[in-house]
Amino acid sequence: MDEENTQKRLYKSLDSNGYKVSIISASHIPDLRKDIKKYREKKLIYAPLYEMYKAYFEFEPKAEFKNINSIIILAKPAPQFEVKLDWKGKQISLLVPPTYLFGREIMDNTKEFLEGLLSPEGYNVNYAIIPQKTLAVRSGLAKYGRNNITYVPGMGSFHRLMAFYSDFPAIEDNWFELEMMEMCKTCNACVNKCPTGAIPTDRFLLRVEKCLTYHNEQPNNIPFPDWIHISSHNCLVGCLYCQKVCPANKKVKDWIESGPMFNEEEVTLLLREKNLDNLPMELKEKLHIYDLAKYFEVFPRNLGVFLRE
Ligand code: B12
Ligand code: SF4
Ligand code: SF4
Repeated sequence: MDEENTQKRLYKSLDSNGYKVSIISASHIPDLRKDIKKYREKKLIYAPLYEMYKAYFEFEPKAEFKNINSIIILAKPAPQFEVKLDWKGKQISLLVPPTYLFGREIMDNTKEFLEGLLSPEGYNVNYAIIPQKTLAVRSGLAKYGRNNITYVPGMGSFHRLMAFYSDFPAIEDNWFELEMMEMCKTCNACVNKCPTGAIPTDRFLLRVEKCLTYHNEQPNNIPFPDWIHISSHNCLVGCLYCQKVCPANKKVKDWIESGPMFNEEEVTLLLREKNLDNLPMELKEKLHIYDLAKYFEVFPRNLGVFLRE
């Protein structure tokens, strides 16, 4: 009964603070692992991607407390950010898609928020490194879009997913089939809009090796493959085509927050400088304030495609 009341309070507080939440029993952890393993064995997960994200795919539940009883999965609305650049007498505007910026801050605040609600009742929470989309859909929080991105009612795909282990018990057994949105059954807009043909029609899983995001998140010393046409690039990092065209994002697709503005001198430095510590203090601070410092390394290659003569 106490647990039921705690859960009710938790759901209510999270809801009034803009979150959507679902709690699944830790007994489903092996099922979650199986979801990924199955596709790995069928060789449907791009092998270099698997190596890169092994920690997520072969996750080992770890927490500072004794018993992991549940996984709390949350979604919080997340906007796009606009970055402005002065270049050769023109102002160039580039978008950064939802979830790239301020992720750590949002996660830390969320953990603190959950602790504020659960610690007085004697429960703990810890970050979970886990495949979040599968978890969100299995928990009933989200559904997949054909574009392989998750959709949460009221938020579309413009949300940040976050997962936490807890010793708080799962009261209901939230475990659903992997489901695609109803809307996708009569829609193909993302397939047609994807500039690189990454969203397949002969299978569900994304062709990661074709996704622009996979390539523009690679370290700067890895050039773009020749087959990616220069006109395909549309963001400073990531790609927005399959989300912007999606009818399920109608209400959120124009949600853009202001990001930093860089003058020509700063842009020149961002294109040339390889060491963040060599940047002037003011520019370095600007990158930190907007949480862009972590993408500093991909700037020369990614910016280069937009700033060609
Ligand atoms: C690796 C990774 C990538 C890789 C690979 C993406 C991919 N599709 O696998 C790359 C670098 C390409 C990438 C790109 C992006 N990513 Co990413 N990525 C991740 C990461 C680290 C793991 C994702 C993962 O588990 N992939 C493995 C595959 C196998 O999982 P899956 O796609 O869920 O596959 C399941 C389904 O296909 C299902 N399935 C199989 N058959 C069928 C059939 C049907 C009918 C159905 C319904 C389901 C189904 O089974 C599979 C296994 O469970 C997560 C972070 C995390 N902790 O989870 C972020 C994450 C998924 N990415 C995120 C984001 C925002 C993006 C981008 C939108 C970034 C951008 N461009 O703006 C793009 C989207 C590209 C796309 N169209 O999918 C967000 C997700 C937000 C959301 N709403 O979905 C996450 C959660 C990070 C975060 N916390 O913000 N990403
Ligand atoms: S664009 Fe259409 S098919 Fe693609 S995810 Fe959105 S609704 Fe589904
Ligand atoms: S993120 Fe871009 S490249 Fe990747 S699937 Fe979506 S539209 Fe295609």
